[in-house]
Amino acid sequence: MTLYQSFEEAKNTGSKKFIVLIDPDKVRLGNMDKILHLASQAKVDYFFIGGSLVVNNMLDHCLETIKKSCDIPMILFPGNSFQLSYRADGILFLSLISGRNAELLIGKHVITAPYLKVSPLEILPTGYMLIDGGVPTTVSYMSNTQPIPSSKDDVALCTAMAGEMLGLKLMYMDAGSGAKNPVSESMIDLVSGGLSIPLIVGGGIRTPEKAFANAKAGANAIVVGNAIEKDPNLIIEMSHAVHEAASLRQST
Ligand code: 1GP
Repeated sequence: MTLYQSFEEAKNTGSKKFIVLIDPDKVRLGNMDKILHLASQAKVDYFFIGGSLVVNNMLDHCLETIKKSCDIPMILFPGNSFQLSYRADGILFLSLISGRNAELLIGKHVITAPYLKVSPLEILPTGYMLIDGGVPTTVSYMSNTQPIPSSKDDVALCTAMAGEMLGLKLMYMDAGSGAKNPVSESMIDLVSGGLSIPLIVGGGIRTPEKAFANAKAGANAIVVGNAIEKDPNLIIEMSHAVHEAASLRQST
């Protein structure tokens, strides 16, 4: 099964995916072993690897370390076009559709296309929607774009629908790493109902309860980074909460 088929399966069957975001520049070496051990134990579905300021040698080192320790697929979540490596399994080919910066809608893609064309990476064309999380985020600053206001569920829905109509295969609603306010359940509910492609949600999710609520509201995959960097033990409860939302949904 390809990575995309497994996301599609989640959308079609109501199963849920739990994704741990690893920022190669931020993760403390001592924590890495613990995160990898707990992630296998907790049946984490994928790792997203990336950050806004990652430098290349740390990226390769991080990917090698993960590969040596477990079989969890590694998907690049690149903050810029330098964050590419053949050592991963796939890449979110991101178009920042909440913004109006042409470079991040199509410009960088033109530059990276020849590299990706010959790479072994599975390419996942993804509409990336930055949602206001209550604090200025690195992504917003670096991308020179404004996030969608957190109360504008309808703007988020129309943006996501347009992205799907343009042919994007995954949608990622992100309040940004370390967001004060994660994406609301009402926005997740509306957007997931209007899409026939899988929906990933992340940014500022700190508790298993919020992870569960987001999955129940319609997110097919939940991403957690910061909270796990601070307390790797959260992986077990978070993963359980996300996967639990699936059985609940199927039985109702
Ligand atoms: C950020 O969605 C991810 O792009 C994860 O956010 O680090 O706040 O969990 P956190």
